[in-house]
Amino acid sequence: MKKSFLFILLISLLWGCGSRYESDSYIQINPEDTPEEIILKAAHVVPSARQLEWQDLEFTAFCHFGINTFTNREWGDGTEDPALFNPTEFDARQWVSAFKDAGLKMVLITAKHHDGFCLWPSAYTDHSVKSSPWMDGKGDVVKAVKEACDEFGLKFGVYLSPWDRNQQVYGSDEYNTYFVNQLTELLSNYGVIDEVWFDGACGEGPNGKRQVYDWMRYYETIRELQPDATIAVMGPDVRWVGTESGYGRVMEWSVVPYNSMNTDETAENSQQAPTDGVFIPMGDMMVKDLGSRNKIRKAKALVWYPSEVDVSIRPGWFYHTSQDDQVKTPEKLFDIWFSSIGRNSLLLLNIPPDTRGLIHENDVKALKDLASLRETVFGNNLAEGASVKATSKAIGKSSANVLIPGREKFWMAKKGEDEADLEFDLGEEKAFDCITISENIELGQRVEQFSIDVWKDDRWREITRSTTIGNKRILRFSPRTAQKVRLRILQARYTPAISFFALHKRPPQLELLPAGGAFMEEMAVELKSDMDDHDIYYTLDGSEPDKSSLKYSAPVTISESAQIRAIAYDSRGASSFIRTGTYTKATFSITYKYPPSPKYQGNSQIVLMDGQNGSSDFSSGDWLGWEGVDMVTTIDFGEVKEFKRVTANFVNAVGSWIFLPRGMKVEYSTDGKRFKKMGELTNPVLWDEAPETDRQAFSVYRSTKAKFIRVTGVSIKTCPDKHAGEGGKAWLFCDEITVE
Ligand code: FUL
Repeated sequence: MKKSFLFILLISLLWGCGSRYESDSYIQINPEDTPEEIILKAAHVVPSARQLEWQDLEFTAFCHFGINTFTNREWGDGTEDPALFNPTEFDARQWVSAFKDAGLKMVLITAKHHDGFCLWPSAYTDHSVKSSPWMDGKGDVVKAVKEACDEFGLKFGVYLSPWDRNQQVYGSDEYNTYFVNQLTELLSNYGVIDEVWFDGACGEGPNGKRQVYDWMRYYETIRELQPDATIAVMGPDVRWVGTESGYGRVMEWSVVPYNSMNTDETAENSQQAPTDGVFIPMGDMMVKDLGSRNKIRKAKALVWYPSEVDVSIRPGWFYHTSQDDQVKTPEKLFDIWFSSIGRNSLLLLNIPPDTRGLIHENDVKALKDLASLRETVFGNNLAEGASVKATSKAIGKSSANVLIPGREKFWMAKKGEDEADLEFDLGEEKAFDCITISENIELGQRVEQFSIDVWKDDRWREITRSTTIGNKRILRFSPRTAQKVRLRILQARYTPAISFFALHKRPPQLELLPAGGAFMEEMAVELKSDMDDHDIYYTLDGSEPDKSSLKYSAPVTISESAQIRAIAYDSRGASSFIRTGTYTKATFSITYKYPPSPKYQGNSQIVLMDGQNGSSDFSSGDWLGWEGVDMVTTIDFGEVKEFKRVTANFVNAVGSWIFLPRGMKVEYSTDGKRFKKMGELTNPVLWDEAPETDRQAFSVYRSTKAKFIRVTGVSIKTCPDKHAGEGGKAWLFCDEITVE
């Protein structure tokens, strides 16, 4: 009895819910609920006011700044001398104005990272800015950033690491009090705090002990002092997407089973080590599906718990001079945009201030370029002015509302109709390659499957299909030209409510074919854009191409090593990203004991060593095929070379009678006549056990010096017993050979 009372108290404290499930951010599932009732309940879980406000921010800034900035580390150990903290040109206004220009809506500052150093003059420790020479110990980074945020109209939040490698009482109950005291300082002395961000790291402190965090006490403190602040990641309002790569889930449900909010599990699974921006596969938060019908069927309760994608603009979270030229390109950032904000998540982008206390010029430029890209693409809704028809509508929820940004006006199908279509007549044919759709999440997240169709040659043709929409879904596809477009909601948990629909055209997409590599005599490079009416320009001398460069009309033939740099422009003047391909004239030659089959002899003389691995399509021209014989390939380097590894890649596609080799032998020679063995291996995988259409690399290792290498792929020659081609000639396919 007491326990369940406490549970309800906890729920209402965290999610502030009332009693009617129709509009709560938390809904309990009863054991007697049918699957249909559970789905209906899920459709009625809605964001709390603070979650809704948070979600609307879309794009927020993280600033990792602290002692690590000056020690050039990612994780300090707490023994650092505070005197090291000494930014020379600290200017929070420079940060915040750059963020504002880039469209960022909130700044989260690392008030304290794992090293325990505080960016504000805490009364509870000397390990802070007050012991540093910066502003004679009178400075306060938290205050300066908050003031700049107020001035430029951005929201403000704090990251406070519970893990503290400096604090002597860490590992005892007293530490929880210390932590709450620090939280209280931050939440009482700086005006409105919009977010508190906790990570899951829990390591050892200076006395070798770990801390048992009193999360409930921390949450209570926040709710009491800043009731509107969201508590993120290690907290009840916002969920960590599960990766620090910048890429969220394709199917992203904001309504998830309450059981997946286990804080211990988050701590265990999240951010255990300094990240370099790679995907870290960890525990439950990583699974592809957190909230489909399948996942909610056995839930005890459902909660609105939206996802946040955190990623750094640089490889590290903190600033390192050595990473100045590794700032993510606008192209990469734009791709992240599509894969985070465009996948029903909020994007928290880390932009770390440097040792001057400024946002580095390279980061400012990347942010600016990203903003102008977004403006080019999303600033122009090609569906604007379209006439819109729906299969049905609820009273006052007209279909034309979806062209009005924001949630206030929206379209909803007739109550009880879970499948519905919205049809747009653009008035004339238009080219587009990208679509934005938003559900009115104030009513919950309902759409489970939808498709986009275009009207072409007197019928509807589906161009893309996906699952969730949520706050915002942005889909990309190859350009289509059409006058009529249709959104079909194929499955929903309850009557769908769509608040926004837009069509966009991205800048031209340009490709170099091949993208680079080696050739023997000459090579033709095709510059291919995704629309016929694009103008393409290129250079051959490494300089940046523009409209005054060579104009492309036919494949560029090169007979010497060259770098091709190309750019495409569309009729609006929007340009593609510059593509660069490096093509090297080979100094080696390749000969074969048995020539490859005329059907599969590759699209260049050195396809086997052109620096490009064969694609998954064995008939693409990247692969060489031998029928019923071994592959015996000799490479003449023209001079003696030193190497230690030779790798050959083969493909397995037994349905097409292509088998992996029985083994591989590599030999070397200095005169091309007498060969010695470098290494040999056998392939123990029987054909019927090998996975279909799989590429496999075989390598031999040994430090070697030679002018010639001979690689033999031992074919199985005849199709084995029980195979459809039993007794017939077997194929052996190879691409690529690499010598390192
Ligand atoms: C993690 C930390 O360990 C990293 O240093 C970084 O602050 C990241 C955002 O959270 O838990």
